[in-house]
Amino acid sequence: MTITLALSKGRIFDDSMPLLKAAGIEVLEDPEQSRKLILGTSRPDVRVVLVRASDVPTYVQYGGADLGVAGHDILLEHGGQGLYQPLDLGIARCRLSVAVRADFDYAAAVKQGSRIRVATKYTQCARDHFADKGVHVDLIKLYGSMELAPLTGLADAIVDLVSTGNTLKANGLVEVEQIMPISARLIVNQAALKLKREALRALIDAFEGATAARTLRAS
Ligand code: PRT
Ligand code: MG
Repeated sequence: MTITLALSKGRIFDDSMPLLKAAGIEVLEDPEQSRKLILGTSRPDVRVVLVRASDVPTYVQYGGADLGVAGHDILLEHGGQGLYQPLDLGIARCRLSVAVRADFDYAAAVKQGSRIRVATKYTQCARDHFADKGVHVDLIKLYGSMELAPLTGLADAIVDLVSTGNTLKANGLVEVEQIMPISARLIVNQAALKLKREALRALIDAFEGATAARTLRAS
């Protein structure tokens, strides 16, 4: 019985490697060197598939992968249907924030009850956030380079992920509100959890142990 783990290239892949190692699994190829989308591991029964970060929940939901690692931001936008989410892995940390041009008075706009134009890839999270605050917004869906929207007059504000804050700074934007902290979660296909119960349980437990050990070391 093969177990398929869906990961995205970049920070999710990189941050997942120590957890996999702690679970006794080594990925045999470097995704930055190889063009392969299916990577073997030191465990003959475990393979890794590489997909876009936003496609990880879809692969796991429909059984294209048994489990995967996805940012909480991606899961909130996806909706999480059909996914078992046993574990916050605490990796790929960042926050979802509101940012504006340094010369835009966000507090005043909110206070006056103005309609604010907000560009974002995270329309679901943004809609919920501004509805909770009672702020009227027009949402503009973008797929990337959100920082450009306030600079070109496309929008007054953006909702985007921030980690160091360097990208905002480099583009003359300031973070005016933190919506929520974000980290990556382990997600599991619910049918697979029944059919491959023992193997998946063992993996989930190993990830849990590795996550707990890392938290201890950090404290
Ligand atoms: O990049 P691609 O379009 O292929 O897909 P993706 O952006 O969905 O994937 P990826 O690999 O960039 O991000 C995967 C996951 O990592 C996200 O879903 C988040 O949960 C998490 N993560 C953690 C981040 C960041 N930190 C992060 N800083 N995702 C994106 N960023 C971007 C942010 O959007 C902004 O453009 O980095 C920029 C800001 O970084 P700082 O350090 O300058 O603040
Ligand atoms: Mg990215």
